[in-house]
Amino acid sequence: MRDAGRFIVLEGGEGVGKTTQAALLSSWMEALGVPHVLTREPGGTPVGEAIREVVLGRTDLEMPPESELLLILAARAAFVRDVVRPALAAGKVVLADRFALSTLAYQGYARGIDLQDVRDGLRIATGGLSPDLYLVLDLPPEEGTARQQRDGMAPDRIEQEGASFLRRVSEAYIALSESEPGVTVVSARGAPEVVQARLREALVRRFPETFGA
Ligand code: Z5A
Repeated sequence: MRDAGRFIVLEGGEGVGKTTQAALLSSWMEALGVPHVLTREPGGTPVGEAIREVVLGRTDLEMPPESELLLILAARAAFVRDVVRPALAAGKVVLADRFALSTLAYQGYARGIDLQDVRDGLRIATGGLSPDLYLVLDLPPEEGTARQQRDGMAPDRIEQEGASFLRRVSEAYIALSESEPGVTVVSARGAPEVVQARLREALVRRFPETFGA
């Protein structure tokens, strides 16, 4: 077994392929013998999954942006305390589908909550913990929406916001990839295996001692 203890997060707008790529990365880590935990946000804990049901599942609710932010931060606090910190302390890789960059993109840039307020809330929820690496999957929002529509799934409460909201989210990720530390942008274009090869290359380059040959 390799010593891991890394916090790696997949990020990006709707339908860019985070869930698909996270599963493929998890299989790769399994084959490499890298101990890891695959998880997602909001969710990953009983508290987080219950909050996810309200934030995403309750399409009938009209929710002030600040309520949405505080619910997501409440889920994050449990996620950091009960999932991320114990796994890192045990020397595992935490591979998460979304984290704080999503909060800055969706609740900050796209919902319009003051970015400093979002950062203050994030600090309370995370206790200052940041990922070692954000891998942002980059795809024009209309291509992500087309991928999701092929799934035929009903949109959740946030997806119901429509095209201009998704455009703001997409632009937010571009801005955040320039302003935030520890962000690598990876093209999400092409077949899943092609995107996966790009992600693995980025991980080997950044953490050769964990993922290198
Ligand atoms: N949210 C927030 O507002 N603030 C926060 O702080 C956090 C989250 C943490 C989580 O939704 C929601 O919570 C999200 C932001 C908000 N907004 N919404 N809604 P989620 O967990 O249900 O879903 P998501 O993270 O938004 O995932 P997604 O966008 O639905 O999809 P994805 O994970 O990026 O992609 P996928 O499921 O892997 O693939 C989508 C489809 O494309 C599927 O049919 C695949 O088979 C297909 N696919 C995947 N890769 C490819 C390639 N390479 N080519 C073609 N087709 C592909």
